[in-house]
Amino acid sequence: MKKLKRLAAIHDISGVGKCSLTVVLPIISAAGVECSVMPTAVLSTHTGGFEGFTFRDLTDDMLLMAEHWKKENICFDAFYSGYMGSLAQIDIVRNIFDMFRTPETLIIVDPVMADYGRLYSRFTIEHVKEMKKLCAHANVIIPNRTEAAFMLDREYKDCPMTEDEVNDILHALSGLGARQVVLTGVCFDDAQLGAACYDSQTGQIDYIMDKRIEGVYHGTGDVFGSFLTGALLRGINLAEATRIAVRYTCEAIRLTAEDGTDPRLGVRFETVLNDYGNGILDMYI
Ligand code: PXL
Repeated sequence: MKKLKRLAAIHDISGVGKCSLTVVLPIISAAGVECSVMPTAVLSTHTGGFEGFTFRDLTDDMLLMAEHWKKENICFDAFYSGYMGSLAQIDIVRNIFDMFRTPETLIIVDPVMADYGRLYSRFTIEHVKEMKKLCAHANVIIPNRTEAAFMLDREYKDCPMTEDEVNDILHALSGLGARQVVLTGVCFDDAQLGAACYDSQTGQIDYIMDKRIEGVYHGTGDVFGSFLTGALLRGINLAEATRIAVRYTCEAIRLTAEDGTDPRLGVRFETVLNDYGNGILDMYI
């Protein structure tokens, strides 16, 4: 039997709300990839739409955890970073990448900090500057349209977009330093929503669109990023991995809309997890 790949996921753990580590862990495991975790913070809920959430900052633990792993000779095939609990953590994560990285390591950075034209609560423009620097150390970055606008210092533009505008954003984002870019929240009309991916080495651009479902659903960026990361680690190419991630994320949103649950509580990824896992395990072993 082939050895499993091992990923280190560097995200917060929000107790309720199905985002960050509570979705990264099950999805990466379903992809047949070992998922180690470095929590950046522990919260009672995510910060989008809940009042009075608890917040335990784990900045001081992160380097100590990494040093312990290093001492135990633990190796990682990949890193996947997301929500940072403090500004200082961004530079710490860059250091951790340097401690473990080999020419084969896949580093995926989701510059989680904003959506719908606004920075999340707790973040400032300093956060944007640091996140931009972290993106230069990644192989793959997966910003949404708002994060892209902040990092490129451009005005956030609402839907619809033209192909030229999307291509221009993808090229500008690749200028931050990562070889591959996946931009989420792409829309060419009101009926559809999806993602665009760009490989700056081959020049290939793909748009993967699905039916738009009205509403604001929390945690979808982390669900998408996890589906994508799991597929990439199975050796699936960027365009196909993006297609898989769009398909299962949209299906999870559709199921949530049918359920009519509070959208702050995240999306019903559990129902699509078996199909996702079986699908990608069948495709590439
Ligand atoms: O899904 C992004 C995310 C992750 N973690 C925390 C958040 C958010 C978005 O609001 O608040 C704590």
